[in-house]
Parts: sequence; structure tokens; C-alpha cells
Amino acid sequence: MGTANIPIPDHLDSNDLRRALIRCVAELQEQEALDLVRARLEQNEDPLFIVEDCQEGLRQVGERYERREYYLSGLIMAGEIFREAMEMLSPRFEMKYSSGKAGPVLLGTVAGDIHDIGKNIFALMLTAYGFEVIDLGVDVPPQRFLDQALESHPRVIGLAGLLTSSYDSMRDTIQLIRSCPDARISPTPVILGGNQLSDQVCAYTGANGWAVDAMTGVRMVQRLTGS
Ligand code: B12
Repeated sequence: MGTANIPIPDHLDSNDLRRALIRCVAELQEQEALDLVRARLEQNEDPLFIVEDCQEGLRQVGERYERREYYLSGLIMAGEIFREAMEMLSPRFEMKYSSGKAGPVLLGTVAGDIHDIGKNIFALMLTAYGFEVIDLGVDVPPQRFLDQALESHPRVIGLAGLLTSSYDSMRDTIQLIRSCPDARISPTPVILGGNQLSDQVCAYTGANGWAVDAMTGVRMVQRLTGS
């Protein structure tokens, strides 16, 4: 989708640009948000900060949806803005951080859940930090995770999910992995990702760890794999 390339005034400093991007995403102003992303990239800003601000904007969209100020169309629009922003940011991630190959890390959004924006960012960041990623996509049943684990022997399994109902899918998936008779698969560390998580959810599901942002997730994978 094209943008109008609205000029960004010179007097805006980096804090102004950050606040403006968060506000534009939260208010679903697609063109303005994408122009701000482009302006910040032109200033050679770390793409990670730009992702964080888009994420904060999306969080505010979620709050407005809960308050019934936005409808489902608002969530869809926000997701589309984020996807377009990520299209601009992805090449910078690859240029900035890429190195060798470690892993693999098996990743997917759990059964019943189709949210994948955050999972895709996490996958991108893992790749940028040199991990091979096997991404099973969205709405992935527990058996599919196990079958793929048996085939590719991942170093870590990452389960993404944003719905409260996903906690049961996460738990079911982990139970299936843990009960696998193949001793190379059953102890594989499983980590969770998604912005609604907590220590309680982690304990409920039996996961080895959890993260609400991609960078924490990457550090966790590095620690678990000794990379
Ligand atoms: C965009 C969006 C959508 C889009 C998703 C588009 C897509 N392709 O993903 C669409 C429109 C499809 C959608 C649908 C629905 N949604 Co929705 N959606 C959102 C919204 C606004 C943003 C989510 C998002 O992308 N955030 C930005 C990303 C970058 O953040 P993130 O996912 O947390 O990812 C980061 C980290 O968690 C981490 N990470 C991500 N994955 C992983 C994995 C691992 C292993 C690790 C370590 C780290 C990691 O890295 C990422 C980058 O830092 C949220 C609001 C919110 N507060 O989250 C609601 C929200 C999640 N949706 C919600 C709801 C209710 C729904 C629907 C049920 C609405 C409906 N009536 O149909 C459906 C459910 C569909 C389904 N079966 O899944 C609720 C969930 C409430 C709940 N507690 O269950 C929320 C919280 C909105 C709200 N406040 O009410 N949604």
C-alpha cells in the first residue's frame, strides 16, 4: 500500500517522534504512522525502538477495543499498519544483527489463536541473531508441534498466544511434548510469548519461561542454548 510521504517537520526531536508514532498507531492513522516510521529509519534509529513504539500503539488500540471505542475493524486496521511498518523495518534488522546459524527454534501460535504479528517479530529477531527458525504459523494443534519436534529436534520450542483461552492450548502442547517417549524430545525447553502472560500462566502451563517482548525472548533462547 502506498503512502503520501507527508513531510515530517524538522523541529521534532526523537522523543516527539516516538510520541507521535505511538499516537498515530493508537489512532489508526495509517499514512502518518508509516511516514513517521520512514522518517525515523532515515535518521538511522535502532529498528527495535520503532517496533517497541508500534507495539505500545497496538496495546493502546487493544485498550480502546476493550472500552468499545474501537470495533474488530480497528484491531484489523492496527494489525495492517503494523504489518506494513514491519515490511519497512525487516531489512534493517537483517542488516543490523545477522550472523551465523544456531538452533533450530520451533515456533508457532497455539491452537485456537491466530495472532501472529508478535510471533513474526520474534521469528525475525531470532533470525537476525543467527538462529534457524521453523515457524509452523498460527492455530497450531499440539500434535503438529510434536510431529515437527520429532522431525527437526529443536533446541527450544516457542509458543505464542494472546488469548486467555490460549493458556489451555499452551498447557496441552507442553504436556504432549513432556510425555513424548523419545528422551531427546521430552526435555526440550518450551518458552511462551505474548503480552498477556505472567508467572502464574507460566506455572499453569509448565513452560520453562515467558517473555512479553521479542528481545527478552531472544536472550532467553541464547541462555537456554548456550549461544
Ligand atoms: C491486532 C490484534 C488482532 C488482529 C491480529 C492480526 C494478526 N495477524 O496477528 C485480529 C484482528 C485478527 C485479532 C483478532 C481477535 N482478537 Co485481537 N488483538 C489485536 C491487538 C490489538 C494487538 C496484538 C498485537 O499484535 N500486538 C503487538 C505485538 C507485537 O505484541 P505481542 O503479540 O505481545 O508480541 C511481542 C511479544 O509478546 C513477543 N513475542 C510474541 N510471540 C512470541 C513468542 C515467543 C515464544 C516469545 C518468547 C516471545 C514472543 O515479541 C513480540 C514483539 O516484542 C491486541 C491488543 C493487545 N493488547 O495485545 C488484541 C487482543 C489480543 N485481541 C483480543 C480479542 C478478544 C480478539 C478476538 C477474539 C476478537 C473477536 N471478537 O473476534 C479475535 C481472536 C481471533 C483468534 N482466534 O485468534 C483481545 C484478547 C483478550 C483476551 N484476554 O483473550 C486483545 C487483548 C484486545 C483486547 N484488549 O480486548 N486481533
